[in-house]
Amino acid sequence: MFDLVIRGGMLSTASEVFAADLGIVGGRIAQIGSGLGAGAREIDAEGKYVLPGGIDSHVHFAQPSGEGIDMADDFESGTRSALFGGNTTVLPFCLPEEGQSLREALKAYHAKAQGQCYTDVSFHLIVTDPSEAVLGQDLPALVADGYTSFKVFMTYEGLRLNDGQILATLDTARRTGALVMVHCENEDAIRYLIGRHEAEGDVAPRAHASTRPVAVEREATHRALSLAEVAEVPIVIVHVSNGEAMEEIGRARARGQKVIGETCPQYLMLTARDLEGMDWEGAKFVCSPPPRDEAAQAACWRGIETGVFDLFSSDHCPFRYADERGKLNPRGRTSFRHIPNGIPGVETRLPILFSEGVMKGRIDLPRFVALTSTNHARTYGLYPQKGTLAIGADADIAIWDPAHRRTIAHADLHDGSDYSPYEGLAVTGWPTTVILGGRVMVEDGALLGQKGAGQYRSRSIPGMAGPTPFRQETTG
Ligand code: DUC
Ligand code: ZN
Ligand code: ZN
Repeated sequence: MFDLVIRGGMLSTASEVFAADLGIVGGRIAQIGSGLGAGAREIDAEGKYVLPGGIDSHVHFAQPSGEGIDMADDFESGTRSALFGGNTTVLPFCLPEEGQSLREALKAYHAKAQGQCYTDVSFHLIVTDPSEAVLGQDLPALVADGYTSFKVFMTYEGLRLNDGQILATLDTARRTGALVMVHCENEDAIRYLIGRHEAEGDVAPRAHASTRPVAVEREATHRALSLAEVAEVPIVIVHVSNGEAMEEIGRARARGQKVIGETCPQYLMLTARDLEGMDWEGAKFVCSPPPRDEAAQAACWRGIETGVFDLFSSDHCPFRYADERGKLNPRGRTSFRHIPNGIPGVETRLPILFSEGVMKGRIDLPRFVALTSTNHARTYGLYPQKGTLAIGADADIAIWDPAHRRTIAHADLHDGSDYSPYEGLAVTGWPTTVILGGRVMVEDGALLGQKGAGQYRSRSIPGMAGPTPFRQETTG
């Protein structure tokens, strides 16, 4: 007797699509096959797709965002929104506040997440202070405790690391097996351009895009990849926005480097023209790197189709628009430079890729599953417990209705922001039922699950940071 049987659906993993029933016992997948025995509960999935729950490995919740600014989502609203968008696991970043150690920051994040989550969560560590003690002691101990990925920034005063600091952090990754994610934009070049634009009185939101052009991202991408080559480690290039940065990834791979590429919905669906809205409306689309042009969108689609990108993440980083503590804060009204960086998207990530990618024939269902779930689990040390439909894996499942049509409207979403950058976009296909560890959390669009059902998950050493070509050469 199963606790739950999902009957008659079309299942997909990252490698194949097949008709089967799926039986769940004790929160895990117990059997996959035809004509399974009875379950205490049964779900009829005839005409539906049964997919591994989405894993969004790039989100920001409850992150300190500077004087006078509040992030729009805490762990409750952020994971609720993620859940309704077909996700069962999210990986937010842990950002230490000024003077706080990573261990103290993690304690604060765990306290914020404890009992609040609708999905499982795990944390990436943002490294802002790569001192000898942090690199030699704190980070190795944290990796051993299951915090196995770091993010470093090449931009933002107070966050950016110089090349020596990045190399030192990469070296800690080499020694511990952790994986480093890099935000690639050249801070000095951005500062130069900001100075030029402000001197000319060009302070509206659209200047955010002009002061962070492709060259700024391409150069930093090339440098990050070169530093990873020197340190002999794999690397994740996050939120890639254009074809020139993609070419850098291609060249590094051709040299034999292990590079994981990530892109996000904003680089497929938005352009810099969205930042031109009247009366500061463009602030709704301020994120970094900025959305670019149609050619860059087409390049990113090609990267989705051909494998330049392994990961499709939301980079959900939400601020309210009509709010003095959000996009329209008083300083932000004086210059684009003070508009908080980031846009919401954790709930719309999967429906956008399903509709624009799968339904429009750009990618098949296994590629969708790989880009949105399996590769995230593999990259960040959650596989095979998560990210696939296999016996013994967590029963984290999204049941998709491919016939469901809707027009994206923020009023129907569940995050703490007050707008969606994709308002008015018509999509086909939606995750109507979402199951976390065998528990039905969302059914036919209604919330059944309890806050607190989502748990913290510690992670193993990321698979891709294991035996890479580099390691094989250097060790043996
Ligand atoms: N980088 C991110 O990864 N998210 C939001 C803002 C940023 O610069
Ligand atoms: Zn970033
Ligand atoms: Zn981000």
